[in-house]
Amino acid sequence: MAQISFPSQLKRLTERHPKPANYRFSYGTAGFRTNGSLLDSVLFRVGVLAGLRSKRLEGKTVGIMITASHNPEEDNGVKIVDPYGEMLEADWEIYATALANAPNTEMFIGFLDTIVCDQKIDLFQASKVVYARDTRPSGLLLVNALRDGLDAIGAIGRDEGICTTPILHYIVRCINTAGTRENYGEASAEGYYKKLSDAYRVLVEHQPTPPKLVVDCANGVGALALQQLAQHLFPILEFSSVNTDTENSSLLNHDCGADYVKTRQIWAPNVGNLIADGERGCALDGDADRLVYFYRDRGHFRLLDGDKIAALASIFITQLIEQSGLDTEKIYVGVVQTAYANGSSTKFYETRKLALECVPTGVKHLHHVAERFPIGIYFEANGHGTVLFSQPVLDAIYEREPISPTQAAALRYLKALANMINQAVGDALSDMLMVEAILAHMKFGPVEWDSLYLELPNRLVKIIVPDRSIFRTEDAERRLVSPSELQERMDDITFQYPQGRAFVRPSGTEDCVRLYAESTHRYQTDEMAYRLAGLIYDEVGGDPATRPPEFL
Ligand code: NG1
Ligand code: ZN
Repeated sequence: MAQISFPSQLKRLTERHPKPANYRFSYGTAGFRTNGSLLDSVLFRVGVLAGLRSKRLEGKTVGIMITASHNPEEDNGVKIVDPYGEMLEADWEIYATALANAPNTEMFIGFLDTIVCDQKIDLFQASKVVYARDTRPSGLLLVNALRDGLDAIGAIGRDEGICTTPILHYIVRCINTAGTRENYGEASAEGYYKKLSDAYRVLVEHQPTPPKLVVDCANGVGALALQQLAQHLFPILEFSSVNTDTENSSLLNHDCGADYVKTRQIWAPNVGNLIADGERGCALDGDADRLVYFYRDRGHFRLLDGDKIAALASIFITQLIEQSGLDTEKIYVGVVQTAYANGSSTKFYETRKLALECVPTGVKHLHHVAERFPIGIYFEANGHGTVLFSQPVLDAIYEREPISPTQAAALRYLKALANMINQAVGDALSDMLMVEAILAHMKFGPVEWDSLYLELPNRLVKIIVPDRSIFRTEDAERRLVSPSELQERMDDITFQYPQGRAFVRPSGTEDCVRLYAESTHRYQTDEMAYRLAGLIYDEVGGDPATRPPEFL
């Protein structure tokens, strides 16, 4: 029974949002994510928890984003954003999972009681939560459940309506840094467009206008944001946007967007015809926090993924630091990757002797390690990433007196980059402007960019298994510790292929395990992936009905 006296409306409102029986929710790599129709109670409870989080943080504003990113239209999801725009602290993820799974009102209030005691939360402290959603139709009802959650705990809500995930993160950071030294920006979508476009204008001040950029918006919220951003950028950067239908929700992420091109490595059906030989285009995902580029090379589709974006950023920023006259011992770039980074990209940094770390999948892992570098670049191969400038680096950039026009220009560009690149989270639109600015400066077309290194052919395979929780990993998910001996058997296969590398890990967002394989040749990589997937099916007894025909 509750010891704490919660607001009287808490019990009544909790009753309105019962948990579906026999369903277990889990706060995974990207918050809660599942079919949108199952999420009503989760949104209510997340609202209550976000209110508590804000109270715990002395009334700082906490964010909530309702989205299922690149997943199909019928899915939805929710995640809590901490005050500087970063992902929710890990201990609170455990609270979120416990609250979401409380079977009834009494147990839910009992768990809340425990959290309030554990965290010594003053329930009389004011609390504020800013929230937004993507274009999914289920978002509207979920927002209502969320509002009930905020009311139940007495938190003040601010509705940002439909916006991209990175804009919500940006707004959270702006609200909480207003009046402080950082003062991140004006806390509105308009403030975001202005900040990005002003910085872009500085970066391309002496550069010719590039050809129109084709942008595949995944029929998601990125289409609406790009339309606004384009008005601020006209005429220095123009777009040919495609897959911009946000009215017909069944089209969201359907045969288009960043995830489609990254996983299939082919043109999205209505994009290829817009791109002539040697021309570039890019794709956002459904909530515009992932970005990949592509181009046509003598008729063929070529992908420029998150790894290639990180490589491009690393050489440009390193060059600017050298030109600026800053102390390169103290101010340097470090790169953070996951096991999904292509082996050739890892070699690219090793040969350039750049600081490099590999961490488990999930932006929160990448972000935290990137924060330890003076300038931390992190990208997942799927296109989620950003570049973080630490406070000492920003101080040095602003304090340094240039002694030549080259130094002055380099410092100006570093300042503009730090303003333009979203410091809270990976952001497709901000990353897109970064890429465009760098290509312009380096006089690179997509071919020159692509030739920074030659990617190893790779294959990502989704494997449905009866129980993914038996898969446990170590060494930043690169090796399995359970099921026992499966790793050794996988190694026996992998070692037979030149530069062969493979790993399998349980997904944090879907009920499956993911196998990644790479080696020197395309046909060998495919063969290796099929053999490894077959081994995994044999080992854990995947349902034959879900087993792709090539693995039977
Ligand atoms: P899972 O489902 O845990 O593999 C996927 C992506 C992650 C990350 C999250 C969150 C791959 C292989 N995995 O995670 O990188 O972006 O979704 O959206 O791309
Ligand atoms: Zn996304």
